[in-house]
Amino acid sequence: MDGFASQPKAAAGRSGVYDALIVGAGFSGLYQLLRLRDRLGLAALVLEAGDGVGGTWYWNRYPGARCDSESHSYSYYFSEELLRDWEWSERYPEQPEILRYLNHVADRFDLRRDIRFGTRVSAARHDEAENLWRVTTEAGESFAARFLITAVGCLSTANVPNIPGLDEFKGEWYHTGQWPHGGVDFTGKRVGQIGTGSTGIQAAPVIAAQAAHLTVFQRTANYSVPARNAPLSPDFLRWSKENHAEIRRVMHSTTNGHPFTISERSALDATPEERLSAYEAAWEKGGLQFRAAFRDILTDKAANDTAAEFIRAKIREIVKDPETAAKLTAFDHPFAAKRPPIDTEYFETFNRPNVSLVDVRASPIERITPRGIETRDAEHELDVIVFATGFDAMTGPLLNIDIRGRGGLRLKDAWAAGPRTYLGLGVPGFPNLFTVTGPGSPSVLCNMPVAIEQHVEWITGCIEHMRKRGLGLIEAEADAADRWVEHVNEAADATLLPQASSSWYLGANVPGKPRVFMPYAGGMAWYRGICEDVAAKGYEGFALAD
Ligand code: NA7
Repeated sequence: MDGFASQPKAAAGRSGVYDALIVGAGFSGLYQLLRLRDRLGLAALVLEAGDGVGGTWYWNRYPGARCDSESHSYSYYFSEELLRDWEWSERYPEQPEILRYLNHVADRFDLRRDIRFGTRVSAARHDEAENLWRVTTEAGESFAARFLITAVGCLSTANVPNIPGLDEFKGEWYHTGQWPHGGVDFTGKRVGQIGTGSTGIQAAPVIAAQAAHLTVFQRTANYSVPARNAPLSPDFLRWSKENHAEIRRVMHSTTNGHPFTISERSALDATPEERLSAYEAAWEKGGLQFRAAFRDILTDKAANDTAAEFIRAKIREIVKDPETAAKLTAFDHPFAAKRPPIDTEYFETFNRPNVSLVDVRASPIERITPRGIETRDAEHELDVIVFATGFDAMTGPLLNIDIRGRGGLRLKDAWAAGPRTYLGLGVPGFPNLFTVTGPGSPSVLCNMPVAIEQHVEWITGCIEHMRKRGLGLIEAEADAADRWVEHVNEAADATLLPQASSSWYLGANVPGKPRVFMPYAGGMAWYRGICEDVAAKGYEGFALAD
């Protein structure tokens, strides 16, 4: 077994040299550990900053935190027993339930014994002489392994905007992605929420129901479709268990890895009546499926306009105050060009007497004062500020670690002009590094567990291939990465996605971040085929060595 630590696991642990170190114990890290340890028998260790499993779902405990993928699809599909055992309670899983699920997975497969909690990785350096990754933690511990696998998530680096005066604010403030474990009591409080992305749209109705007053600071008006969340019926649960193979087949055959197919019809071929009736049906059904009402909503601006106009009319119908409705519908981008939220009574919330909306594009936030938030036109007195301001997405979690490859090349420098990967899985100059759901892969454009299972299984297959052939080194080739980056751009340009100029898909939400469309928009099913083809051709585009 050349190139691999052949000693038993415990010995590998004692000497500090593992076959693989996995960073992160969320959906990706847990499954990666299971595959490498139990399928390949490798010595693998997960290093996790949090004190428990869950990743995104460990940190994002804000009010209303819920997944926008439907429960029966937001699950691992690798184990029939697991699918049979676990019972979701609602159409969309709430954060505590997802966390319970991931804890159940960790226990069921006895994963905890190979996870080091409370261990934040600060640096990783490839030691060329030894062909090992040397990893150091914030606490100063060191580990070494042949492979380094980042399972750090795409949305795990909180973006707290640099607004002057925050230090002087006399009240409390929180970022939704770093929410206190004990929760926050808003009773009797005047709350200001900055941000109206998926998070803000989930949080606002729940905060408004408790707080004395909620002021929502909106920079970009956002589309949202009702989620129509509800408890799952015993019939549905039975159906989803009996039909898991078919559900998986659908998820694997679609662009976004969701358990529904996209209509084959163009919005522009339908008569106005047919279109209206299709949108009404989709609105009633609710959820991300709305995007699938017609095949060209994401590719043809005229088709997209019909969806945008329908949603605008719905918001005007719901929101009683015409001025507030006008602010909420002043969209500057096509529908779903930014990640489309789904909601539970978001627009209805603005009919409450204790909720107000401030358009910070018309009247920008100038500073935070000891008493609240000051915009160009007014000071809003607040007891609590909630930053629902998103994440330094996709590259942030990787660049937060000082990763150095060949010749000390820093990932930060290699990606100065934007992320450059091959398949979102490998980076030239960084041998034996695999990035689960890395930039350049479908990841956030896909139902995440589907993307994660595909990456983990591909990486496992690749390591198994190397082991069988006695190979100890794999590295993405520079031209393969260049061609892939070009293809990622072409795939994005074939859609309306790059037209949302403030989108985090483009890195535009973080000042100074290079504007590059990061996820692969060519579709999950297509992407899976490409990865399989690369593997079948002996890992074409990767250089392999002893
Ligand atoms: P998002 O989607 O990045 O949303 C962040 C929101 O915060 C968005 O409305 C931003 O406005 C707003 N924002 C960010 N910075 C500021 C400042 N400085 N001033 C005012 N408003 C600001 O993050 P989420 O957490 O909602 O969702 C992330 C993903 O998690 C989501 O897409 C799902 O995939 C799950 P902007 O639109 O940039 O003008």
